[in-house]
Amino acid sequence: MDDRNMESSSSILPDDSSDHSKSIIHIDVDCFYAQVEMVRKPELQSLPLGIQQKNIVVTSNYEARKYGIRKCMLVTDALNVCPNLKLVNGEDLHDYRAASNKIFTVLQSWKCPVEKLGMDENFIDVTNLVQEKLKTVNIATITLSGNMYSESSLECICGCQKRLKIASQIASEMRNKIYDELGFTTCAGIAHNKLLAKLICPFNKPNDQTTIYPEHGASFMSTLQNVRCIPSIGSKTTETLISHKIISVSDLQTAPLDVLKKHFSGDMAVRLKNLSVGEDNTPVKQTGRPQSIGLEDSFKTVSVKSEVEEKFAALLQRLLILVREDGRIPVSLRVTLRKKDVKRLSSHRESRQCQVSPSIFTINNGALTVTDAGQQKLMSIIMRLFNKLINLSKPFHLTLVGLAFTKFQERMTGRSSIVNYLMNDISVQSVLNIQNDCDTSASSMDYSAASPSSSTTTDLSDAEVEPSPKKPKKVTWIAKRRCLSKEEVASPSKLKVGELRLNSRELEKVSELRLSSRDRSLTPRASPAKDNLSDNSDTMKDIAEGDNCDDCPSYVDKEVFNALPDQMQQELKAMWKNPSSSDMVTRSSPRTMNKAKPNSIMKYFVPHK
Ligand code: TTP
Ligand code: MG
Repeated sequence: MDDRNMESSSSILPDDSSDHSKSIIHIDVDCFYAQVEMVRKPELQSLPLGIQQKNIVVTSNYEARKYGIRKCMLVTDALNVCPNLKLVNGEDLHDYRAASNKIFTVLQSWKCPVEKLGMDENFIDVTNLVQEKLKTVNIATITLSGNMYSESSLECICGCQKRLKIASQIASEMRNKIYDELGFTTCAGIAHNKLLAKLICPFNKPNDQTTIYPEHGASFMSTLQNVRCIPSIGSKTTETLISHKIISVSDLQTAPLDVLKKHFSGDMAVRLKNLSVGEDNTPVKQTGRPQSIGLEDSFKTVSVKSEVEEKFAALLQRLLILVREDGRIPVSLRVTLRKKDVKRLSSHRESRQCQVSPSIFTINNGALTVTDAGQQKLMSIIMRLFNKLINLSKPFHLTLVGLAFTKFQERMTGRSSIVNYLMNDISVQSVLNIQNDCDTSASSMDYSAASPSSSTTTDLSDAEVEPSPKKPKKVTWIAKRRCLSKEEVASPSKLKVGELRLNSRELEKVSELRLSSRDRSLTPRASPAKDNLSDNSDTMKDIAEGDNCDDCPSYVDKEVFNALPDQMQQELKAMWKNPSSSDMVTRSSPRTMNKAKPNSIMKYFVPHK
């Protein structure tokens, strides 16, 4: 064992090399899938319950565990030990994912970094919160919440024990909140690092928590019978260690560093030694949104194309639900197959991916949707990728198909981003749809004339996806409902898009009017817009009445500008004043305006050419 750490167990001074300053909580949901089912159907609570995927019981409730049901038991074995076992199919992970996200959201309310690990585990770094609380509590009265791994007779001089006691109270609050709001019982581990917090977490399960002080780290680690119990030691490292007769964590503690350095890099050898005595300085990394959203289905063998297509269609349906919940617009799709080589009795995975047009996706009232036609498009993309992966002139045998959206369009979420004002509930694809709606519902306006090419749908969605739902800033757009029928006006998104385009279009007419009044010899455009010129006196008057837009460039629709919230008006004025302050301006300065992407937001302030 590392001498330094042996000493620390009898010393009140923290070891030089071990930093006790952090306070980390690890929370693991009890029998997660089973609890999701029991929360949904409380009548299951009193029964022994197993969650079945294929022929395996992946987990069970604690009632079933009394009978000897273990995770990943074969269904047949489970029914042998517990004939009354109630089995629920757990192959559709949708509700488990949703529950997992809800738990994550609850934990984020403490405003500390939260790192999600799998579906039912989270690390929370409460170091700063503990420091804050230390300023306000009476240190003499700080008590531990839950269990202590081992009592300490000596107080560590760095104060870690007090900090961890406060962390234990925070852990208890977190667990209570998860239970009160979502109905899930959980376990928690509290320690000065992630390694010990995770490993001590199940020490008093279910529905309880355990704190371990740094001084007990090494002795606790020495109780682990297998080096594989250490989370960051994978199968290859385990194999190498075992081949050198290092099997238990205690073996690793006593293995000389020089010996380890012969088989691992210097850094790795030191890390293994540190881990073996409970030292770990990996930070809690705030979990962001997943880089890809995917689903896979495995089966015995499928060798017929139509069956593959059915499997993909079913996967796509489920995947679209996940993507809808995520809210981002996918722009890349990956197809994965696991091919079985019958002769070699082996299998391997192959994937292909390609871009998908964001115009397949629509955001209506904030929700991402895909029309039937869009789903057909996705299916044809999927089958095209499949055809590239499989030579259909030869027999094939698949044991898995997978689908994943792998890239997404980023949202513009800057606090004062202009997009946030404009894009509440805005529809990405429906810029075109709305024009079509307007075409049929309003005879007085010709939206097709102002309609951008279909590629502009992509341009709009590139930069201007719906805003963060946390900031429901609504712009009350000028309600000239010439274009919109009553039903359409009832839809805020349509109103906004419609009105934006209306103003843009009106400006076009205004400029036409100006042009024609200046030079009547010019041939007027032979377009339906001509029919609308009678409306333009109003439009011109509205524009002349603008009052906040004295500094605006001449191409700006003052009416639109004046309808914007103050903050956005200021933002735009600042941009116009100092073009280099925003890259948006590079797309929108008058000189480049006509070259700007057709759906650039600035477009709404200038006439179409
Ligand atoms: P675990 O946290 O390992 O198990 P658990 O939450 O069911 O039980 P415990 O009270 O011991 O924490 O895994 C979380 C979920 O992951 C579990 O409910 C089911 C699923 N799971 C699998 O799908 N496959 C597996 O091999 C394991 C172990 C779990
Ligand atoms: Mg669990």
